Amino acid sequence: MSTAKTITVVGLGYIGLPLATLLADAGFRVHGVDINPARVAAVNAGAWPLDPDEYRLPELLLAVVSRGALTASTVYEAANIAIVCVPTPADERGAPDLEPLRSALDAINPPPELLIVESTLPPGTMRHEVEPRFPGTLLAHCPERVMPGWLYHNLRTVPRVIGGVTREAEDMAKRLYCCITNDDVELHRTDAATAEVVKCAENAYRYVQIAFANELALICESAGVDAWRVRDLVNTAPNHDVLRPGPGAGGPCLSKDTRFLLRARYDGPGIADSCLSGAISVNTWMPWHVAGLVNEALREAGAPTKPIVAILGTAYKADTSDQRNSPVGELVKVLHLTGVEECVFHDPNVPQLAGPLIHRLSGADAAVILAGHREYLGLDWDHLGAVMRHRVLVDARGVVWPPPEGFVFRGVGRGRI
Ligand code: SAJ
Repeated sequence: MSTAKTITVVGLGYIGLPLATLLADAGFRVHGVDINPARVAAVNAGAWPLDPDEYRLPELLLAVVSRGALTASTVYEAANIAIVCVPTPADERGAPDLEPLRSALDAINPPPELLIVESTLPPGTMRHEVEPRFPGTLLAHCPERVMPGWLYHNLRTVPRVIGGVTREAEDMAKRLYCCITNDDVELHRTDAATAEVVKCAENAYRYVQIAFANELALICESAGVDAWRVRDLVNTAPNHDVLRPGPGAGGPCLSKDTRFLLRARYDGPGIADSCLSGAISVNTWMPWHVAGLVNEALREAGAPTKPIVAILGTAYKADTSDQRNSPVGELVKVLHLTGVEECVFHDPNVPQLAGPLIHRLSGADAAVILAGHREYLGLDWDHLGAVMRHRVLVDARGVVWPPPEGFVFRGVGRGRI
């Protein structure tokens, strides 16, 4: 595709900003749009506003801005191609909130030759929200497949789904993505409606896999066996790969996209009998289950009626600082409901919660490992236990085994033999 074409990327978050940066680096004249003036100012200053450890992107942003290949503002700038990368959140019932998308689409004027939506979409959104707004524009849905920490690598190397409303749109979108992906990367062509379902399905599939691991852990606890040993042995079977049980499936996308997919189903058994509904039930139960393990262990240890619980790891997954939809919120709510006086927090990746772990454990009646951060592997619990008021340890991530001497221990999946 000729890099003489101009591109406007709407939404400069962890989806849109790396994309805008790579397109500018590929030779296109790119304009970024964001509702956040501070984000716009950072981009125009060539100051990478996301995780500073992202590979190559901070220096690449500075380079493309310095040579005028990328600019940013809070208002849409006419272009040959527009790419929408705004959030498509869901409310607490899982109902999609399409207002950010609608606002972004309504601001795209004059219409471009090609409009691509990278945001994850509830099935049917291209047909009902995008097509009516852009009757004369080539339209495509090319769902993002990037993860914080791997943005440059993902954009260059991860296969993409190119979902065109028309074949012509598919062709043009594919030619565009060829400019930023490595030559050997597959760009899979399909229609836009299929692409919508694919994105929701790939995240729902992982969400159900996580739910299976969690339900297996609950079963193993009841059966008095070790779910982690069961998992290891199941995974010795060809084509088996049971994931890791934990305190629930946090993060910005899996649960939301599972609900988007479930809402698209109009036939079949009752929604409550859906495997997707079951996965939602199991995964959202897990913080409650962890709270139950904490209270059971506190009782066994003879802790006071208003105990203090130290929670290790507030991020939604290991070795990140991202707290979006982390299980910590639900866990703290349930602990307070069930009589825990105070929760204190430690997270090595969150500056205000980092620092020596022993300080946060001082005087605590229990410690709960909620994120499997590498800093929590191989800890000296004999040393740490010396400052705790009661030696209770609950491991929600399977990172401590065997149980440390002298502790009342519980673990997700650790059936008590
Ligand atoms: N989790 C478990 N057990 C597991 C794996 C994950 O309990 O075995 C939990 C995590 O702790 C976390 C949640 O599930 O709370 C989600 O973790 P995740 O590793 O799936 O990471 P996400 O939510 O960042 O998912 C993203 C998705 N990528 C995109 O949307 C582009 C997903 O499609 C990827 O499969 C996933 O990253 C990945 O594989 O890392």
